[in-house]
Amino acid sequence: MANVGIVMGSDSDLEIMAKAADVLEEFGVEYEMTIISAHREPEVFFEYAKGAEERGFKVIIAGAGMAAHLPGMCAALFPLPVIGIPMHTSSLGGRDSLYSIVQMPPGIPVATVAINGGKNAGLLAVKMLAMSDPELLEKLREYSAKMCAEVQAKDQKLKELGYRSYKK
Ligand code: RP5
Repeated sequence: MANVGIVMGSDSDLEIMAKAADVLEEFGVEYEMTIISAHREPEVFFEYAKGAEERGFKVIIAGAGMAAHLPGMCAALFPLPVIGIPMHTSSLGGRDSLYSIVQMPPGIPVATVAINGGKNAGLLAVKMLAMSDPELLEKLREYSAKMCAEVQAKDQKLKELGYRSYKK
């Protein structure tokens, strides 16, 4: 059974939502990925959000762009945490999506990540699940240690080569 529901407003959002899915796969977390437009098919959306708890989701990652109401409406109907990903947009650079998702009224929180922040959304979902899963918590510790080692290796290389010869 999937622990995480990943939902997006359009296939335009897929590239960013895939980054969240990649993280969940790396940590061995089951997810279900869905395209639903809250505006273009409101009844389908309502069924999805109302049934999400019954399907076993512990957290929903919802991404949308422009007047991005999908994450907020998920949070209105689903009792567990919702993580919102604002999509970059060509007209307003994603500020439209960001403000739509982050400026929720008191009582209905959405944990909003950065514009196009698919990877952090995935990690945040893993951290939420790790609160009651010691194995997942251990994997998170290993993930952090690996990141730390990678930065230290870069610093070592910089020291050895100097900034003029350093290539990423
Ligand atoms: C939103 O409108 C979607 O989340 C997408 O980011 C944006 C544009 O959708 P399309 O017109 O590309 O389907 O609903």
